[in-house]
Amino acid sequence: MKTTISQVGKYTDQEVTIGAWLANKRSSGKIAFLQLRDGTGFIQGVVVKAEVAEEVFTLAKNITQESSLYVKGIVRSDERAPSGYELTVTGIEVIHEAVDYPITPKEHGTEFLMDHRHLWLRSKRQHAVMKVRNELIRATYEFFNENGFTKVDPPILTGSSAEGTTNLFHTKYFDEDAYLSQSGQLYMEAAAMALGKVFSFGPTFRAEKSKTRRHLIEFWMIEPEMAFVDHEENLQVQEQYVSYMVQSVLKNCQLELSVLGRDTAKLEQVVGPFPRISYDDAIKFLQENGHEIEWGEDFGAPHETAIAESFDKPVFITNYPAEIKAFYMKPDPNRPEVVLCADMIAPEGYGEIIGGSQRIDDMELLEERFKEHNLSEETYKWYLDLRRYGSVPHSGFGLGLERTVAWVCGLEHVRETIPFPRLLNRLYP
Ligand code: NSS
Repeated sequence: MKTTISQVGKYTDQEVTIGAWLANKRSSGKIAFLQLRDGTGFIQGVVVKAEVAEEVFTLAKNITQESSLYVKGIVRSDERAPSGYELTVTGIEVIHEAVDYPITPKEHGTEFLMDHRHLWLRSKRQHAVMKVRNELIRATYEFFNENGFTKVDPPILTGSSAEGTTNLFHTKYFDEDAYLSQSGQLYMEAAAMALGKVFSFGPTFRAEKSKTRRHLIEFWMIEPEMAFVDHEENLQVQEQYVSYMVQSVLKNCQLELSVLGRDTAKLEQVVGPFPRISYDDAIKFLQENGHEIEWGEDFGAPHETAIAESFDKPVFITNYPAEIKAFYMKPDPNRPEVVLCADMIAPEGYGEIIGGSQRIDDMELLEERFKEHNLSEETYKWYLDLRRYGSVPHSGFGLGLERTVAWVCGLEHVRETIPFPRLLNRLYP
């Protein structure tokens, strides 16, 4: 029976054939242990010299790392195995012999691994990260579909900016200037006026000259947008969504989290409601704890970490000064110098994973903001139309997938959270 590693449990004590690569190998004169992987999982194949034909054992001893194989064997249930099963090998057919696979079981430096990212992806750890990433995406679709949202795809090539003009990727659109999308938000606002509750999931681009553990040049963002929803309701959706994602990973990715050595007790605490702290109080807190920061300044990573350390769940920092936030955020009616917004900061020092806000719904105020931010009204004419024809209170947010993957997996750096990271100075492979 031809099957895959993830399905062997259906064939206990039966003979199966799996297509696999040799991830690693140990052998002595009498027995060989083959670490096999096929994309669906990892399993150990045991080849006992006394129990197989001589050529099978010779082959097992000589197969090279990352050679591709068809392995025949009997499935054994084994409590000690991480997957719960082992394969007693009866036959091996080599499909392709790999010679001198560059990533050997010894330690390699980060740059070397990054240069070989196309191969590094095959390793157990990277496999686990990609599986968790996929679970976060799956849970995202499930959450929004179950809560009445429609998925809408905003364009990637745009004529305007959503998040400031300093980090736009410029390109030509035939004779016109164009930019790669930094955020689909403005288009999602239009979509919310047509479909009520919408969400997007797509790549976004920021030519940021930052070389930090949290910045990618190309990253994937989930952007929900909701008509008739205010700031407070927006925060509730965010805490429900993030709790749902984390709990889904705990439910469906136990094996991957254990490969990654993730402390799952910390993730189990991630259930809404989440604590909130106003920007004002956050500034006071930081000042009292020896940070040099004044009201009106934006937070850096060390500030975010200091704030997050007081909580064992993600925390919302709310109501930032209008001056340091995007043009589209609605001012607090009681205090127009701050806006109805929140950033969600992940626990354990993983930084900001969400930025969101209630949007300006008043056309005149928006026109004023365009002037203040030197944005051409001509380019944003269509966006103003959303306030011209049946404007409603509306809110939304953007969750950065890679930062969320880093947090949930417990990774030092976002470079491991995406199959082929685009970083400052790295466009290869
Ligand atoms: O700039 S954001 O804070 N907000 C927006 O783009 C809004 N237009 C979203 C919206 O309301 N629809 O970015 C949102 C999130 C942020 O919290 C991070 O998690 C992530 O996007 N983000 C990044 N991840 C990786 N690398 C970079 N450079 C990056 N920039 C933002």
